[in-house]
Amino acid sequence: MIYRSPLPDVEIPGGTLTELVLGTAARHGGKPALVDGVTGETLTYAELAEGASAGAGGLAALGVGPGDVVGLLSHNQPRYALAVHAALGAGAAVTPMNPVLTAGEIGKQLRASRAKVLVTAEAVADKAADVAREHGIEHVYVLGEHDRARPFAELLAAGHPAPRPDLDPATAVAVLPFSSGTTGAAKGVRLTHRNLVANLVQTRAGWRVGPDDVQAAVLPFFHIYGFTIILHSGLLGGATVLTLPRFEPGAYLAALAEHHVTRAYFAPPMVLALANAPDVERYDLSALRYAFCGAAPLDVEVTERAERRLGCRIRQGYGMTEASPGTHQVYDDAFATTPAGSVGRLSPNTEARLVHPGTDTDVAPGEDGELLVRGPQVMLGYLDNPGATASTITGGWLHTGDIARVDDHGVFWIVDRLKELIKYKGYQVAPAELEAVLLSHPGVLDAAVIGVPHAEGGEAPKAFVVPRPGVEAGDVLAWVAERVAPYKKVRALEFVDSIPKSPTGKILRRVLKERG
Ligand code: 4UW
Repeated sequence: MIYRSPLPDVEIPGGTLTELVLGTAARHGGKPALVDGVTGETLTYAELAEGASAGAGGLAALGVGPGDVVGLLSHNQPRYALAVHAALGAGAAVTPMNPVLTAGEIGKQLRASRAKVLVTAEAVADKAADVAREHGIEHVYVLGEHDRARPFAELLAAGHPAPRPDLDPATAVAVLPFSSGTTGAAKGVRLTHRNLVANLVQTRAGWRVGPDDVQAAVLPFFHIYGFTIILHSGLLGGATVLTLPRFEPGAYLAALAEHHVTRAYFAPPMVLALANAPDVERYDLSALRYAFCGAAPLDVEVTERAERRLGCRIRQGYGMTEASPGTHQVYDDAFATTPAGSVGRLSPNTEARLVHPGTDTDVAPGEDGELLVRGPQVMLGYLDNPGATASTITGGWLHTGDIARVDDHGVFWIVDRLKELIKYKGYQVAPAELEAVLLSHPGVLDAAVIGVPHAEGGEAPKAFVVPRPGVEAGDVLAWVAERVAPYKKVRALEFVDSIPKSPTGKILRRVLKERG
């Protein structure tokens, strides 16, 4: 059975992401598009549009054009949007990276995506310069100033005319985030201009973000939720996007109050922190009308506690990197009537099916099944990985690896995660990646990693390791911690005699999960 959105299909404009979101810049001119919640630095719509166009000219003069990739390593700040749209304006794609990644992890992504230019935040410019040197990336620009990188502002000031790259929005990649999908290590997700344009107009049908809105953007733009749902839905609506580099409950609440934030976007650990934060009632949050949460399962009791304290309903959205990311949302109009634990209804132009896990066969109506989704927001495919693409998208249907349920009103619930992916605070952690790091330890004979419940992170990696005699658990944990970003750290370890595997050698993660 195919489930369809109750909303009528929307028309998907034919242009690029930049044309869609900055096409209205003239209308919003001097209005702040982005405000830095820490420094107060403001970028108006006109400054963003002009800067992006000048930056595109500067990048084109370096030889950056269609088919090229620009790496972007930064926390949230107004200039992030400038860097994105300068790269897109030159016809290139952006591969976004978490600034806490290790030099090794950054190098891996830059190499896989064949990035030609690296744009970095000041705080991580040293690391960026080291990685760029190691990988032969000649051009490193910093959003600010640093002695080991050229200022990005220099590209804008050079006065090169904006190029007019010849792009087909349906095939030109705009963003190349990395995701492990349903299995294996992180892969480049090829999201085209059309994928992103589609997802923005699709979600706009349910969420009416407008010029009176102020969106709090603490969830990172380097993750697709921050990139599309927070940053670009805000720009498309002519809203003001308030950037915050990190989440700390007191500072966050103060920023919501000071800037009269109307729409807040959470991941589950934020909701938990706000439910338990002292003095929430001290802040005037009367402007806050809609609060959203996604990226990992959210507990209903925690939701209700946070709602009472914030004085605002919290409803979930759902999606995945491979779907640009949104497929399910609680429409503004249905905010009061859609249950808290659900992920709402399908976005327009989006279809869903529930199948027996790992197959293409529908379950009986009313039964739980693996969620498949189809729509114009589904990626072109994984970078350089036709095998993973073919097993993830069959007949246009994207296999999410999540188990879902749907009720008679077309409201969906995510009830379980089938795929091996672990989400620590909503961030992706790929067991396969940690297993490779564990196996590189000379004292490790075999290893497997699963997600186990974790108070703060929701879920955290636990490793099962077959050790050589004499190996200490502490050494193995330290080995991993040196090689991966802090959020990927193995937080529990158990020595075992063997790893349960299928006859074909696949790790039987369910068996390990049952053991806990
Ligand atoms: N409940 C349970 C959820 C939920 C969830 C995601 O890192 P990725 O690839 O992508 C994301 C996207 C998050 C997102 C999309 C649209 C949206 O509106 C919103 O919030 C307002 C957030 O995280 O991870 C994808 C995987 O994350 C899990 C699920 O396993 C999915 O396949 N996930 N949202 N509400 N689990």
